[in-house]
Amino acid sequence: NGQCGNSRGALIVLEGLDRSGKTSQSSRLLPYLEGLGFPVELWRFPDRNTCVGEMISSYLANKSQLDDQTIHLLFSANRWEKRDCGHYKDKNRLAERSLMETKLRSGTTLIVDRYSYSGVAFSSAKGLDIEWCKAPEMGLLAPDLVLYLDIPPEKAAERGGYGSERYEQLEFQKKVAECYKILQDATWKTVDACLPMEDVERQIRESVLDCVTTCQKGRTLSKLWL
Ligand code: FDM
Repeated sequence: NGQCGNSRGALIVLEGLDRSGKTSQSSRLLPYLEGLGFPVELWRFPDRNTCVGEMISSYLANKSQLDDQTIHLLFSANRWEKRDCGHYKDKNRLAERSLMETKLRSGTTLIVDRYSYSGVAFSSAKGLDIEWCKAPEMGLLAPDLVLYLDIPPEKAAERGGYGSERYEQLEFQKKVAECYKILQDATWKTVDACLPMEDVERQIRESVLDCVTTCQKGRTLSKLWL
């Protein structure tokens, strides 16, 4: 197991409504894969540590107002800035880059808590045209596996309650759930997030191991929605 030769890492995305368990499950997946000897990192979007991410964070905390199109494009820009910069042709600089494509090609598996599907589902739930929402995501790296943690919005709302962030409201989450359904494709694996945590974890582990192995064998890294 672990890394072999030039094999690449897998891009694994967790999606789902707020309180569906993505963050708990992704942080449990990390030590599991590490324990098996796979190089792995846990990422999340939005990445609030960049300049763009700070703007997003302030918007989510209701500390700033932006129109729906602008915030949509900022979320997308936040993924593009983490994809790969492509500016540094100098080989010596390659090693310094901690960006998505470089990581995957060097054999590191990335577990990503939210990705373009959140971007499209949350913005189209506000009424923006879904094709318009997908457009800026086109050409980003396509995940090898999307684990969708499926939970009825009412159940999610019961779980420890929502915090104070902008989107944590039942009526809105119901619309998001509808939009997520439209986005399902062949890379999706839907997991019943109402099952006990250990059962959800077991299903996730199985799918992930399968996916990591397929990527090691040379599954092509492709692009989203082109
Ligand atoms: N969100 C997240 C979006 O609206 N668009 C995006 O592209 C992404 C990645 O931001 F309500 C929303 C989803 C969620 C909020 O996410 C912050 P976290 O997982 O709670 O940090």
